[in-house]
Amino acid sequence: LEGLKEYNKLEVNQHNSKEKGVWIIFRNGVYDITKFIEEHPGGDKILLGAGQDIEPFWNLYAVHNDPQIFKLLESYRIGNLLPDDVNTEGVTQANDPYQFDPKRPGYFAVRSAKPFNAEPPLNVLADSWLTPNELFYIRNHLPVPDIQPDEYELEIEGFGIKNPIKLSLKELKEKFPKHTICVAIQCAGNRRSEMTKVKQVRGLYWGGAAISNANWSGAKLVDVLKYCDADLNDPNIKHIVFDGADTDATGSSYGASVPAETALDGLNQFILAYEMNGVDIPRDHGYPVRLIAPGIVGARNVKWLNKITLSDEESHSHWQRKDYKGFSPNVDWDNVDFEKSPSIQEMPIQSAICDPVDGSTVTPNANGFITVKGYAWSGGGRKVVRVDVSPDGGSNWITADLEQEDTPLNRTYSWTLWKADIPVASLKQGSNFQVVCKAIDSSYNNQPENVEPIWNLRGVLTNSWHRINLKLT
Ligand code: MTE
Ligand code: MO
Repeated sequence: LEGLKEYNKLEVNQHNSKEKGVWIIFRNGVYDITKFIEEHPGGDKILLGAGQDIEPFWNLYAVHNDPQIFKLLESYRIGNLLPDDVNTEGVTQANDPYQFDPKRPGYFAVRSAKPFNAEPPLNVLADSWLTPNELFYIRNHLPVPDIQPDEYELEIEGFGIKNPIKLSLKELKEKFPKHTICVAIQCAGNRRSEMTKVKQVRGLYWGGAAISNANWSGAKLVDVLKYCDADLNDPNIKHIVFDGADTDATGSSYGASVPAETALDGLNQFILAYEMNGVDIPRDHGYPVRLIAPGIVGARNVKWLNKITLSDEESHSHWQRKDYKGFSPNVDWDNVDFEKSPSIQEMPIQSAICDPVDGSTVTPNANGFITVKGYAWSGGGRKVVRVDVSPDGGSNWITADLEQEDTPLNRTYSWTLWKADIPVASLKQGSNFQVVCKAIDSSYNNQPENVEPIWNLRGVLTNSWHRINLKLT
């Protein structure tokens, strides 16, 4: 890197638009990233840093703290920054936007520290039908907002609402019946690590525990809208847009939307939840209020909810329009057109083995069986009707015992835990074998056999048969 051209800060500052070219500074390097802008997974957000030192932005979008990204950046290097202009202060405690994040227990598998993303150990996930709050997976895109309960306000506006309204936490709790519903939330990226094995994807590494199940209590969305005198027959109401209080460097918030006909169908029981398993929702999960969108992908269950808009279009957030969409395996970052795919809403049938975990050595019981446990779930309220478990890579199948809620076939939002004793007596000591699970939902949807045909560039919607390789003692 010695001998590269030297630039001063002012020269870099002038290259701050697509027209003039986009240059950035990172530590002592100067980079021309004009060509990279279209490919940036975070979209136009990259222009925030145009002409500037990007370190402060990377502190906020800390996913960039990744050797692969440093390598990619180096390929755009055009020179060095004049030594006098190099910022040597780095990140201090005081300018770290994540400094007010809550403390988390050490047993999580942390997939990203800032923003915080973590899953519980897979082998304990199926131990309790309700996931304890302390074990529930965490998926944050931004710093966790610090909201005081008496300062909390929920704003509601849009088509069909004559007078926009603001509700306090106290009003939400006192003016509406408290409704409790058991809902499993799953991240679209759950099990992404299996897709990554086929071919690299862009997205956080997730094992199979980016899903959890809890009782949520709060006010029903439809009750709250009725209280606002909303005219829900207004034909302009096509999407319900939800915004969180977590914001990025520009002040724009995490947001998502759900089609109005889904969100406003009272039977779907969308709630503005303020309790999780009977206590205040913990900060990481949306304190004091989050949307619970039963049967809908995690990304739309907006945490730290502070605004609801009845709209004629989808949320404009990056995560609604440029992310969380499925594509065919032949679509790559050069030809992807995010407008061509609908945003993920309901999720497909899913199941996974939690215990034992992949790669372990197991000892059969006196009768020559081993016990296998896991979860299963489907989106859109579809109930799991059967889970099949194979002791031999998918040749023979055993029907698992199910632990699930007594809810209708098309209105089941909680998950199913399952258990099966599989015979291994015919196997020789020390031999390797593959255990597989697959679930069927109330529409008789099946999981695909292999992950290759469902591979996609963002690594979402991994729901192929879950396979684990075990060894007999
Ligand atoms: N809501 C806000 N405001 N900010 C976020 O980053 N992440 C979403 C969703 N709601 C997110 C959010 C995603 S992608 C998922 S998977 C779920 O929250 C995770 O919820 P949990 O952290 O309670 O498990
Ligand atoms: Mo997610």
